[in-house]
Amino acid sequence: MTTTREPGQTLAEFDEHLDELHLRGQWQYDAQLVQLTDGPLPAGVPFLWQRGLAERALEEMCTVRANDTARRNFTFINPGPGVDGTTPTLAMGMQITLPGEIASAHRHSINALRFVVDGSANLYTSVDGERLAMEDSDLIITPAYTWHDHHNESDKRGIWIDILDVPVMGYLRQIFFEPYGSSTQPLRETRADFISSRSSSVRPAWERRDSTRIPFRYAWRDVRAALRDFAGCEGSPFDGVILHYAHPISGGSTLPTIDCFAQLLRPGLQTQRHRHTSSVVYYVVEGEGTTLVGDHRLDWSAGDSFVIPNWMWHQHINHSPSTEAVLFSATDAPLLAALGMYREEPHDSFGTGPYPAVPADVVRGHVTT
Ligand code: GTQ
Ligand code: FE2
Repeated sequence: MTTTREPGQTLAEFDEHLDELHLRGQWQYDAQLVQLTDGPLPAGVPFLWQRGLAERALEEMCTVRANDTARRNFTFINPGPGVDGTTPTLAMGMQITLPGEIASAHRHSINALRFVVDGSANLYTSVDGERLAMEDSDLIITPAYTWHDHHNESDKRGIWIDILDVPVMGYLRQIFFEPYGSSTQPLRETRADFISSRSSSVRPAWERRDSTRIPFRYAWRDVRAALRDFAGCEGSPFDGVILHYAHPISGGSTLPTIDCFAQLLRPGLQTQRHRHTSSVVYYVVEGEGTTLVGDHRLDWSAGDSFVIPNWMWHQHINHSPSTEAVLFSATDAPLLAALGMYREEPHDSFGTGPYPAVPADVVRGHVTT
């Protein structure tokens, strides 16, 4: 029997022997496991891509002739070893479309979203037959299997951030991809047919609820107004006034694998340090500040993009005495939560604060918090 360990054989020789049989003993990685008593090692490093660098790369990319299906897009690649994306789960990048250009219709099992950097009413993405305008800082979701094509019918360049779960789908070998066959998908004609009409609080009662393939635009006008409404709140000790882009039908995560947030850091705010098993990618919408991640210091201002790897302690600082800072972010937390893996230290901060009390209850002293 060739698998029997021979007398006098060293452990290294035995390991080699097992290797020849395409086997590996647990003792070979036990030492690695023992190093992980403080939780997972972060994948990749904290990193920031400055606005100027991204703008130059976008400019240079315009000389590349994109083919029929390809987009003029680059991905922010984490400089840390072994990360094939911005984080092990998320690919964040930027895309540019020239006036008159169309990025052809296709669909895929990958979930994706667009956060608009330089938009216009005449820049739009068609999603499952609905035309969604891409104005500055709007968020457009293209959930798995929705048909989507991007159109620039404006007279200036259209630029947006793409965030996709492609590294997860690739790792799990779950990528399906289907070109539509021509550049532009047909559009729906009547309001009654719009899937986005099902996202209203008044909906057709005769239909089953289906929340998997909804085309949706979160207009920045509304998001910024909401940030203004909540600006006086304490918010989260770790994130300030942070608003969730709730799924328009289910109220749950923005996409099955990705949650999006808009957060306002009031002037002078320094958040408390925390860490979580999710990794986060950020785009700076307004203002400037600093995010401390482990021993790294990321100094950011509007137009910069940065990444916080999983399980690294971090805090945000808005040094300005007078100017608000606003960050857009996306995390893989829903993916981890679905598997029971999401963890936060020193304590949970999402969905845990008290709900506003009813004034009459306060007057009557009925309020217990
Ligand atoms: O715009 O549909 O960066 O399908 C990668 C894959 C963008 C897109 C990417 C895509 C798209
Ligand atoms: Fe796509």
